[in-house]
Amino acid sequence: MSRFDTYFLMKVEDIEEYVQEKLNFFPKDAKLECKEIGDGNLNYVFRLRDGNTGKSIIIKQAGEELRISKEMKLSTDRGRIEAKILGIQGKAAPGLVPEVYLYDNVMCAMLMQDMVGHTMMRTGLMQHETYPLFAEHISTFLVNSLLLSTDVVMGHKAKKEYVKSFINPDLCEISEDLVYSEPFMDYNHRNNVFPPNAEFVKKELYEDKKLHLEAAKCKFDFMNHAQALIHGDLHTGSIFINQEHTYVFDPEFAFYAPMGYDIGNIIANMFFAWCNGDAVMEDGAEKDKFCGWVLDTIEEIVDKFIAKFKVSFQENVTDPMAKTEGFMEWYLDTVLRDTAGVAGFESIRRVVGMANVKDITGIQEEAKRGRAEKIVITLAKNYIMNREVSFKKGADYRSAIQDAINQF
Ligand code: SR1
Ligand code: MG
Repeated sequence: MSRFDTYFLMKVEDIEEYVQEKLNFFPKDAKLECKEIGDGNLNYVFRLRDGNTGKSIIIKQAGEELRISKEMKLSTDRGRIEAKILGIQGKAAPGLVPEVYLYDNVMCAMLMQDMVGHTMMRTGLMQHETYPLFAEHISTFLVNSLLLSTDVVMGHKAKKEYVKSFINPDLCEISEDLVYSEPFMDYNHRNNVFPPNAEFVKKELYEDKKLHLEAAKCKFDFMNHAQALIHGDLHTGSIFINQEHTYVFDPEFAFYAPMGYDIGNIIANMFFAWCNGDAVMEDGAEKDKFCGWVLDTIEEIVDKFIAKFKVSFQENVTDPMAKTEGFMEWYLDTVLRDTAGVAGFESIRRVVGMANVKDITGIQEEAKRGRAEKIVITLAKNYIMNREVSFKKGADYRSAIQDAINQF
């Protein structure tokens, strides 16, 4: 019998005994220190470190209610989903995902690699760090983790088993509400609208019926198009990075959905970094370097994704009908359409919805934050409304961004 045979929410004091019982990771005489380091909305994250050797491990436990809102309950099954997808992504995109040592389905806790020497990307971006290899790494991650999980590549029965095992209703509901619904009609009364922009948001988002129609179409596509095993929450807080290397983690929102969801998330979140740099940095070479790098990176991510997708498709396609001439181009075109749409939805929801991003909320000067949010919303509407035809290469994103900036 162990006190970890029944689920409870662990505290710092429980972690040493827990890890020593579950895993042969530290020696008996280790001088262990534990810290709670989580700053996400959902889970509890601990680092346990041996003062003798410096060796460390991460323990992530899913709670039954959200950290940001005790009223919101969530199935702890998300821990199983996260551990399972990390294993799958680790095989598809070796080296770009941290290693899971153990998943404990009683405590709903994962014991995993500490990504030592890496910084949470959003934190680094808010310090206006640049990461020259990011576009290369993330485009590989996207192509490998997404395309290899589709029916184009996988056996159809094996893929359906995956669809079944990644049914994730509670976390999907969060995205259905927060990404595809509440930014357009605040029926749960939990949007965070920046007061100086309230009129702008009312006119541009709450009252724009044409936009609502496109949001409704995309919402039901997100819910019903089981295309690829997506990460489901691929923002810059789900990435640990340094100058040489990138890790993608925290895929607890995973399920089968359009692959453009992950690509669009990255694009939107990279642009928040531009907004922060533009608003907060002093004019000059440093600012030009950072903001220029962000725009180059957005363009590169799209172009590298397209190039790698085409190579991977040719190498890995197994379905005989998917080998039909013209099919790959049609399929990629739909992925690019979905990417632009999602870049729009993620942009809007992080500005007016319940879960904001520090890149924007951290802009202290009212006028500058107001301007940044108007640029984001204007750009996002262009992404959504013109997603079918206007966003087929990296340069299309750059010119849409420039157009939106020029308006404010
Ligand atoms: C209620 S949870 C809010 C957000 O945090 C997660 O990271 C997801 O992005 C979710 O939408
Ligand atoms: Mg997260």
